[in-house]
Amino acid sequence: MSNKPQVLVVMGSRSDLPCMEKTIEMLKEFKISYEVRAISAHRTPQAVLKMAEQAKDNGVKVIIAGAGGAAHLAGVIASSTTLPVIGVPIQTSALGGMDSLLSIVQMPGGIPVATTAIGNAGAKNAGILAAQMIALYDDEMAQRVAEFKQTQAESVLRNAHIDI
Ligand code: RP5
Repeated sequence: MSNKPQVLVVMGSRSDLPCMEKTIEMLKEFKISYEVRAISAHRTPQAVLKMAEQAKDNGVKVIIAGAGGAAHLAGVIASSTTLPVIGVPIQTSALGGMDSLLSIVQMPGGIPVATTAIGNAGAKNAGILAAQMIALYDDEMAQRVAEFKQTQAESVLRNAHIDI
């Protein structure tokens, strides 16, 4: 999307894209500019650190990092930026995403990563959470987030009756 991304979406591998597309869908819904990169904490560590160090100066407000397995991407990014970092644990075939979850959530004190649920729900929520962070200083975004929640609630209530 735009050349001045508000949100940087990073994933450990292109194989994470089907899940991380749920994040991108939400960023589009909230009209948030974003940039997407597949870059690995293990395979390309220097490139990850450089990207993390430069993000704030490039105008990025929130970084979302999805990774699976030994998922160190979000933590490594958080080590090298003061921007808020949201980690998305990718569901894995070997361990169902528990490996990703624990790798992302169990950060040492001093380097926080806001960790979402495993898989698609977590990827979706990462996009919404980024919108809520931006809404702290952007009234139009706050309005969009409020409308999103209202629409969601109305949809649930419209379908609340279960005829069984
Ligand atoms: C992680 O390893 C990636 O985030 C991905 O979830 C997993 C597997 O990567 P590939 O072998 O499919 O590239 O770093």
